Amino acid sequence: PSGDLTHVALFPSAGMGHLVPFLRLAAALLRHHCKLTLITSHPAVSSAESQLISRFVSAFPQITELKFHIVSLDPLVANSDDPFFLQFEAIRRSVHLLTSPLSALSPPLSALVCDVSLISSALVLSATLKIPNYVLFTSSAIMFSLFAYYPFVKMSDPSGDLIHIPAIGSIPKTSLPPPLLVDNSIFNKIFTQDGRRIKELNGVLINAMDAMEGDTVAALNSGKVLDGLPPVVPIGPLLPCEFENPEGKSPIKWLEKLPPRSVVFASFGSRTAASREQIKEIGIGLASSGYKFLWIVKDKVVDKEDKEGLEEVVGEELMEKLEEKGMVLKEWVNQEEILGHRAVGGFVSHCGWNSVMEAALKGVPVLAWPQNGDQMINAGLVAKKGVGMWVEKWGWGHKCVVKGEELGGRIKELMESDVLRARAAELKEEAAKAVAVGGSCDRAIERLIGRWSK
Ligand code: BUP
Repeated sequence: PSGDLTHVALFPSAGMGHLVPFLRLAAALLRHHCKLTLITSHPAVSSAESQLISRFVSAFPQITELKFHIVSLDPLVANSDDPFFLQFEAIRRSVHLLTSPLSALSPPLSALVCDVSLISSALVLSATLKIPNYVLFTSSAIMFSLFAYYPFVKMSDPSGDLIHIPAIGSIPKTSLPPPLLVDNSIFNKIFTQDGRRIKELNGVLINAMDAMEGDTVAALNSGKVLDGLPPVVPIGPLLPCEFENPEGKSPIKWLEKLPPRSVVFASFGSRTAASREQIKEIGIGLASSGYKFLWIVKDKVVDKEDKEGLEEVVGEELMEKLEEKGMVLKEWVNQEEILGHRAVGGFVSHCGWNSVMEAALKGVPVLAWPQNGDQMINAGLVAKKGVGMWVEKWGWGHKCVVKGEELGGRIKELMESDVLRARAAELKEEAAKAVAVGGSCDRAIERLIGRWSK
């Protein structure tokens, strides 16, 4: 088999939105018989991360887990109070500790695939180890084009509210990730400093597929966006795997009893906690939508700090009303399994990139409600591709409160739109072709392994 002689180290950074695609890539490489080392950083920020890694390692005992103890960081030094960004920075600053354990691996490594937040330190590491360095970019291809082009944008340019990216198009400045606009923030540093070093990479892997972003990937590879970019390899949609199934309460039994497309699923990712005021409005919105719902409440940024029960967070009275019409949970669920359930007809999503690709894979139309980060850029793509709607006037979810009544009305619109449903079904078909045996995903992974094994 193709990958027998190839040994790849995968090096994710913090947060489920980064870890999940790395583990899905790992599973794909294992299907092609690659030998893998997974670098895991300790202590992890969230329990969700530690639990997922331990399920992954038990499911694939043939992989080597290289546990790496990072040096902790003073929030003042990092100019951030976001625990995930702090972890990004702490991992970046600890990378040198990996030189010796990685060089001791046998067989020796053929390549390193790291998170985008680790570019500058990982380039030093891969140069010492004399191996190619790839990045798995954990957002969309359009977001990558912004990442590549941003160091060359003059933000003070008074010419307008748009950033023009050659061969790609324009991105409104209001859609830029908010942490990017904070001077000296970790996020800003990664964009402005590491962004300039993309050209030194050997390749960039993106969870992208032709039907969604073929034009963007082609533009990036044509040299028209920026001269000298490394090859951008679309490997998506990355397939969710069995090991992702968490223990505990599963909503699937409840969904089983419900008719096709009768339930709206609302979840806002693992990074942004909603305010108590917004949580109430979401509850009111779901209850007034006229549809059954499955809602995952996110009350704390870091799950380890999430100690209060739903009654406390949502309010007893509202909770009673909600339980008559839907299911409300506060724990980690298997999102892709839910999206793939026939009872689910719509997805109110923050548009984290993994969620967008999962909705595409399962053919579920999206009501985009970006909360932070790259999510407005992803929401713009969802709307442009006709697989969802984005109410731009809602702004950033972490800043403005949307009233329940307004939300309920939009959910109704989402669930009743034949146009969105038909377009989402088309995209699902395209995604199915890409992930079929011998489809574009398989071929992309084969080619990568071929390159690495030389
Ligand atoms: Br919440 C939640 N179960 O309960 P995104 C998320 N997920 O399986 P994010 C679950 O985590 P960033 C849950 O399916 C997706 O694969 C979900 O990644 C899964 O958003 C992943 O969608 C979340 O990219 O991360 O978490 O906000 O902003 O870093 O992309």
